[in-house]
Amino acid sequence: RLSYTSYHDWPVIEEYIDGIAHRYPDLVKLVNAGRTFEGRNLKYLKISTTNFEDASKPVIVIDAAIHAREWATIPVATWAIHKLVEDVTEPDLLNNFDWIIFPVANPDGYTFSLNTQRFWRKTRSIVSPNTERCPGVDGNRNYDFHWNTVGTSTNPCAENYGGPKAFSEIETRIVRDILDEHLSRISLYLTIHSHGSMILYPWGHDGSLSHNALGLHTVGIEMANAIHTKALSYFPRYVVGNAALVLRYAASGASEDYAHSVGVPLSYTYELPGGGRGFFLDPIYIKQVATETWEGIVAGARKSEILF
Ligand code: 0X9
Ligand code: ZN
Repeated sequence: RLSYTSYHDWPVIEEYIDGIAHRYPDLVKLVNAGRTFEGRNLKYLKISTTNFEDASKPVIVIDAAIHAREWATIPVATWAIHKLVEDVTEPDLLNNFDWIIFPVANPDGYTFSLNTQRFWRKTRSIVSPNTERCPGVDGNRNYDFHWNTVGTSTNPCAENYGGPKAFSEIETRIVRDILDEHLSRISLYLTIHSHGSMILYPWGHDGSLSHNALGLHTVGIEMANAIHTKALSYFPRYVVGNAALVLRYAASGASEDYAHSVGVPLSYTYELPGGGRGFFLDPIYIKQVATETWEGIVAGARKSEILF
């Protein structure tokens, strides 16, 4: 069991992921999808009451912590695993969907943020000899959707460096491949970030609306409302809207835009609450944020099934 009163380092989370797969072999399949630049295993879970490969149910894909300093996103992802596997109070979610949860998309960056530089955002890859001084790529500028056009940088030392090419990073290629493999039945994609209490949808590169804007907005509002039923009154209400408009900046190469561009009908960036301390959500709020966000995921999943 993982505690929800402090942040855990990558080995502890990895052990939890491995342990879940080991203890629930009929329900959970561990996928070892590759190795990071620093040699950590990139692991995600496939959760299915039937055979995932039957391809009979809609799939929900969730990733977290592509941005290293956004620590609170990890307990949100592991709590979702917990509620689907260890403490099933919404059996319809388990029975009616297959799930892919990638709880730490950037373990190298997360480890660097925990141990060395709290506000580290990027991966830790050295993409060419001349980036030795400035390692790392912004995973949320590295997707192949209007890559390297806006809100991104070609300077490897910048926080929002998009990489030498789209999908230069193994961390983003794994999500690309998940989307690609199950595309025809992915009903909902959520990428968990922090902070700002926002539910953001495409298109974030230019503020325009997609063909499915009404569906995106409607389900976004449903998710926010569901979160509010469990939220603390002194945390800000979630704002739902187009990523570029709500954030007041456009940025290309983000995963929620990419997922939508390849055909995922409902694709969102969650920006979790900051609890007044921004990226450093006080550990006393971890459980609160994990449980309230789960309500949003539940609502989004159920709505996605209706619209699917
Ligand atoms: O800028 C980002 O990558 C995300 N915000 S964060 O503070 N977590 O870095 C927002 C991404 C929004 N989506 C798009 N621009 N498409
Ligand atoms: Zn982020």
